Amino acid sequence: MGNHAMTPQQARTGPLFWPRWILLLMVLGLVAALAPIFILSGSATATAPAKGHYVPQTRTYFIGADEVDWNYAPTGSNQITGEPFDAAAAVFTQQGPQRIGSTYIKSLYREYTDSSFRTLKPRIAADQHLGMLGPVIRAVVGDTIKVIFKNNLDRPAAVHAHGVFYDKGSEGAPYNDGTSAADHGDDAVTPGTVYTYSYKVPDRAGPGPMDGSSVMWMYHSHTDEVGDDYAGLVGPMVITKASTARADGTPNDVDREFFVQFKVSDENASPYLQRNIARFAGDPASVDPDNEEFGESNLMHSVNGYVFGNLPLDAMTMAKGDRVRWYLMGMGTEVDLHTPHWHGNTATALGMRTDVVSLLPATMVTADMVPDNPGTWLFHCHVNDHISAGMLVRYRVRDAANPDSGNGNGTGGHSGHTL
Ligand SMILES: [Cu+2]
Repeated sequence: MGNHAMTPQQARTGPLFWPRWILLLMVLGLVAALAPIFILSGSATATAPAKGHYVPQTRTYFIGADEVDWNYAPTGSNQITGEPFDAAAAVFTQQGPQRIGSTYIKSLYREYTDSSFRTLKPRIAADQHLGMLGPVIRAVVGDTIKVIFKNNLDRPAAVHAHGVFYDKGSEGAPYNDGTSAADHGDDAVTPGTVYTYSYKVPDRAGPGPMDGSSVMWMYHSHTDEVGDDYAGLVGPMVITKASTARADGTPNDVDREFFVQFKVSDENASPYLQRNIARFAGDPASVDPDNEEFGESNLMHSVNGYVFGNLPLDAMTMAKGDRVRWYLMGMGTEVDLHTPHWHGNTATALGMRTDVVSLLPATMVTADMVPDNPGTWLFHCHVNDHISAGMLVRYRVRDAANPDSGNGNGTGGHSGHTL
């Protein structure tokens, strides 16, 4: 052993046993070397809030529930074929002695300019595609949303929002939840009255780890959950991440947003069925609501309240290279399994490349597309029975460099982005 064994004195030669003054000098040297880094990072932290900090705000919307005559086929023809309605399409669109036709009384959410609820807020061009849907409610994570809701209907209605944070006074749904009468004013707003719903927008209401810069929620009336849905009281809500929000709440990495609802609108289950028969059927007294063919004629296979391509093509127009975000939602019952499919271009949804997405009642899917293929393209539900019943629309991609590519309907007035 002898030669290789360390004595206690020899072992005490490592840093732990260096004289204290040497250790002190080393520590001082290290502090001196790192000081500029600490100072720099400290100043960066100090300036960050001024530069990129989002100041939360309260965004207020004036939304009425209004009775509206809604025409699912305002052009009176099949815009997909470019021809008059054939016999198969006429089942759903043709008025007759025992048929309501394509126009029905509906309840729709509509946006007003202020609390007087006298003036409808005009829909901007980018929102023209919404059709039957209520106005887009937008907010940024950190915000508060206030919906001043006026019920202009002849029956109680409400606003029930998905995703955002609400207390029992803003849930908008009547059920036995153990709360007192004070928390039930939101459940069923009586005709002619106004109720204010308030929602907080915490992180959990905004985009998750796998989402893009914004997510969609829906809002709808939950007073008579089924009847209100078929009456038409549904709208979209978008929450954007604070770091990617423009001042108006839109995501700054998106050029164009489309909100699309696929739903078999069962007018047989609408609270207006009897009134619709009385008003629109040629011979109301002869209508048997239990007749199977009559029932079929009222199943409106709609996209935002349009059938057989009647959703205006101008409202579904984008530019080649646009960063397009599609917010898709389902609603309805067990026949409402929908598979929206884009011809001509592809998208990413749930992080995967696809040109078809899956919808079930009340599901919400966001799909991002950068169209590279100009033209007028089909966008339709891929369920065979729904194709036959007219659940089809068209969308158009214009190419500024080649104006004729979108079927020659002008330049589109949009510079677009290069790929
Ligand atoms: Cu479908």
